[in-house]
Parts: sequence; structure tokens; C-alpha cells
Amino acid sequence: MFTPEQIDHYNREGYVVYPDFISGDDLSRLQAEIDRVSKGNTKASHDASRMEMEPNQSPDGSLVRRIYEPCTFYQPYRDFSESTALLDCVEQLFGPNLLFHYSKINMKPQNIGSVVEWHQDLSYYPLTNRDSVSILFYLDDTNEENGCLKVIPRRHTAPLMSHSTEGFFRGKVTEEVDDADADAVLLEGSGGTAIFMSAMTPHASAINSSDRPRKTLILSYRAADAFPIHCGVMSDKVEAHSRLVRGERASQARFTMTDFPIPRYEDEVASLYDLQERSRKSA
Ligand SMILES: O=C(O)CCC(=O)C(=O)O
Repeated sequence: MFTPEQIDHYNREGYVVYPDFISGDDLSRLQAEIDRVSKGNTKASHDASRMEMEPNQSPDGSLVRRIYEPCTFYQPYRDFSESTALLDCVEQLFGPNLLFHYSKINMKPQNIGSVVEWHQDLSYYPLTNRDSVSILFYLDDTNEENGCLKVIPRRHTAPLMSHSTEGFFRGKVTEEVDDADADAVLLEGSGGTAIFMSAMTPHASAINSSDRPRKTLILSYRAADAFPIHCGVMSDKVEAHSRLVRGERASQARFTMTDFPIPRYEDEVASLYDLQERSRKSA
């Protein structure tokens, strides 16, 4: 459970760090499942419906960049997503009726792990209100060198930053962000640390320039009355894994925003990494 101070911090700053959220055995179980799922996949031959490989490696390289939807496909992760300790925290933020939304595991293999540029998660999936939280769990000890998360505090109550140019979604903040001017905060933590952040909190992480891996599990939950605004194939994709995890489904949508930018894709729907990469190339 959160302390009142932690809840105040989340509401005021747009995020809160919860050290040691996952303990020894549970962490080992989640780590072992990643090894099991990744085993046997290479850049040239892998299950592209379940994972994305690091692009900068030889065809027989086995470095995985992202595992899709672990809480749908793999039991230890599914159990974790429904664990009482986790849902109690989310309930403290949004009340008793809760939807699990989506999950992913982002790896940043040593010396190669990809950059993640500044973005706000809600830019990818507009909802009728902002009661949506992204929870990032460090599965390894994580600091600046191996690409810890950084956030811009106190931006979660402001309007969404621009993520589009020429009318098309770029998957990242398209206005200039100076980390110092924005008071960006680096969030380092040991394996098992959880970071709860509003889906409106801008966040990013650098490449992994160390010789240590950096694996993170990311889960998203929302209030049951935060309904998706349908804006094409991507809405269906993101919504496909949502499920009620506590309380009841809502029979009324709650609207707290009068307008919200719609992410329009230029051609096909692409992952965060691809969108951001294309945007860098065209710049
Ligand atoms: O892996 C990270 O450091 C952050 C990833 C992220 O923000 C995302 O996948 O939306």
C-alpha cells in the first residue's frame, strides 16, 4: 500500500517511486520467464507476433528489444498483474473499479539498448479521462549508465504536449525539450523498484552505455470509467488486452477533457521505437 505521502507525491509530481516493490523470489521468477520466452529467437528467425529484436545485431543475434503483452501470454506475469499488493496501490489512486490495459517488457541490452525519446503515454491512446497509470518495474539494478527512466515532474495536469508534425503522429514530443529547463528527474533504482507515473507524465530513457543489461516490465491500468476514444487500428490493438481486474465495469464514461489530440498515423501503425527512429531519420 502507498503511504499518504506517496499518494501526495504522485498527485503533485505525476509519479512516485516505490523501492523494493518486487522481492527476491518473485523477481527471479519473472527474470527466468524472460529467459524462457526469449530462448531460441534470433533476429533472422523469431516470433514477431510476440517480440521485437534489437535491430543492430547480426542475423543470428539473440538480443530481444521488447516482449509484447507478457501479462496476457505468460502466467507468472499474468499472476503478477492481478496481485493484491499491486491492485491495492492502483485502487488508492483511482478507486475500486479498475481495468488492466496493456503490458510490455522493454530490454536495453548492454552497450546497445535503444533510446526512448520524450513522450506521454496518453498521446498513443486517448481516453475520456486521465485516470491512467503506467507502472515501470526495474528487473535489474538501473542507473543513468544503463538507461534509467527520466521524467518531467508536474506536467501531468497540463494539456498534452505536441507529438505530431504535419498532422501526423511521431510517437514522441515534437517540441524541443531541454532536460535542465524542464527540471527532468533521473529515477535510478535497484531491481524490484516500481515507478508509478501518470499516463500524462512525459518520460524518456537514454541508450544503455554500460556493460549491464536493463530490463523493465511496464504495466498500465486505468479507472473503469476511462473509455478509449477510437481512432483507428491502433485503438483496437491497444485495447485488445484490456480486462477488468477489480470491481465492476462502468456503465457511464467520465469525461474530464473537452478536447484531446488524435494520433494519426502516416502509413502503417508502428511501434514506439520505429516511429521515433523514422522521425529522427526524417529530421
Ligand atoms: O523502456 C523505457 O525506458 C521506457 C519505455 C517507454 O516509455 C515506453 O515503452 O512507453
